[in-house]
Amino acid sequence: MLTIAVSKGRIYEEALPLLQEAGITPLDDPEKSRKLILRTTRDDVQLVIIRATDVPTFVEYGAADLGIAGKDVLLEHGAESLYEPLDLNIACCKLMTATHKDAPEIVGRVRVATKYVKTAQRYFAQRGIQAEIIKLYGSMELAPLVGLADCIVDLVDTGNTLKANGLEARDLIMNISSRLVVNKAAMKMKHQAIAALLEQFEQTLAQR
Ligand code: PRT
Ligand code: MG
Repeated sequence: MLTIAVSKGRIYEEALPLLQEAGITPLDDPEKSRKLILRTTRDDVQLVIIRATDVPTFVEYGAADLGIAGKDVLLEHGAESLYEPLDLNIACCKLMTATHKDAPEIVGRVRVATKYVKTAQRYFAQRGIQAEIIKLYGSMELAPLVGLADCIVDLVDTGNTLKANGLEARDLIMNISSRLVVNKAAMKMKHQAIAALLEQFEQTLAQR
């Protein structure tokens, strides 16, 4: 049995066509069902439906053999413990800094609100900027509006969320897409099945 960890929402929606090309169609819709383990049209493949940030953990510990996770999540988790063989090029967006649209250029120490603490720390350190990172779990856009932070580090897709809150994207930290990750032991123990799946995904991606 191969277990694949996926999160609900945009990653699931964009991963579904890829999975289907590999003959993997879940027997339940995770948006409608409360089941956390989904059997599929392939007897040897099941999906576990978990929070996006939990995907690397499940794969690292071998609770799932494979997983699909955003590069943003993998960077925060620290991906040394996983193989990351494939960029699936789905759920694409940009990790950016953003400030109030009228904010003056920041000089000296900057206060940054984000859920991407490690990535933000690394980014500002590399640029020689002193940053105080404030960890938030959501609604980062609010932080500059209420004086909690000078800027935020968050994902931007259309830019509508920033705009609706009077914020403006500033610097691109990284282009983000979702990656296929594989448990290291499973890559050895279930090599044939995983290699076949990787090849199938690669073929589908190459045709896009
Ligand atoms: O939502 P939940 O708390 O359950 O978990 P999650 O936010 O970790 O999961 P989910 O499904 O929202 O995101 C999963 C992954 O999708 C992320 O880890 C990214 O790799 C990827 N992704 C792609 C995005 C976006 N695009 C995106 N736009 N994740 C989040 N957003 C959010 C962003 O944080 C901001 O709030 O959408 C808003 C910005 O969108 P625009 O279009 O207004 O710019
Ligand atoms: Mg979300």
